[in-house]
Amino acid sequence: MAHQAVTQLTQKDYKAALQPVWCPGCGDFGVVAAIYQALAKLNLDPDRTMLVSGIGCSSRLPGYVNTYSFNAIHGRAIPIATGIKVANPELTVLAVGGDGDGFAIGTQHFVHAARRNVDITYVCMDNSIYGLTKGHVSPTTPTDEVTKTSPYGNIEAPMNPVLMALACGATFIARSFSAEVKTSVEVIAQAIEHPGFAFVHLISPCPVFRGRQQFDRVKERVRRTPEGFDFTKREQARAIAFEDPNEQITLGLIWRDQRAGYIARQQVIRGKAAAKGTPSYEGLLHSFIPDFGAVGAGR
Ligand SMILES: Cc1ncc(C[n+]2csc(CCOP(=O)(O)OP(=O)(O)O)c2C)c(N)n1
Repeated sequence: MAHQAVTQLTQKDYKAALQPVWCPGCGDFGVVAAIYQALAKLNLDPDRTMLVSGIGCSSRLPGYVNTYSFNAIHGRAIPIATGIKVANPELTVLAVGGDGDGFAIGTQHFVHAARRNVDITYVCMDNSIYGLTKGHVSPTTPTDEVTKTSPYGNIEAPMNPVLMALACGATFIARSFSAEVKTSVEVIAQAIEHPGFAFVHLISPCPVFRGRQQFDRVKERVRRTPEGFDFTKREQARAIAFEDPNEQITLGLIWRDQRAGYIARQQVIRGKAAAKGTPSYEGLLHSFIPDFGAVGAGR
């Protein structure tokens, strides 16, 4: 359960002193603005909120947010966020980063976090390029796209993050576009409140390495989930996951499932173990480190 701040905070309260160094026109400005607003909407206690990232331009984001944060290593935002959440379930934990971080080096972590239904929110800022390393082709770069490392066009087919999330068992899947801040605020807030693995595919164009046309192409094709769309119906979610991004890109909540989250399941398992007299993890730690309780109490 998310902890709220004692007083009512506004988006300004979540702004860190550090100023973003992103390039002018970077979509990530729209993402961080949405994160400030989503945290304010839920009035989350900054002392009980944690943002974790890997490496990339987008992975700089936690430094711009006035919560606890950890800028980790490339591709490892999700496992570190998982460890933080499991060690201290009281925290609201978000993992953020780019498509290179999440869907190249970090793919396996995405797969297993979704399958385990770990109670974290993962926001992937997808610009379909490696921005920080100055324009390498990424797993979501469209086929035939010219980049610094695909001068004659990308030979590969792009990955489909929403379809992959669905296949891996994510229990919350939403999509937004960095220019649609209102939609981003809405889905990020819903994702944070979701008990389980919540994935937000946030298309965030890179004007420097993908050009203005990337932004325009997305802008022309986005639409909200249509009237009557039911995000609890697998076939409807699947239809959106399979849509051709060259024709249409649907934004909003795409899929939500009520399967119990990892933390709730862990409590059930712990209850079963305790009923059988198995020592608890904390009890075991205490037997090795007698003052463990004192350290824990200081948190
Ligand atoms: C283990 C490791 N491999 C490679 C790199 C180099 N590297 C840094 S960021 C990055 C990719 C960045 O792309 P993305 O995650 O999409 O973020 P963006 O910069 O586009 O926001 C790579 C390959 C690294 N830092 N560590």
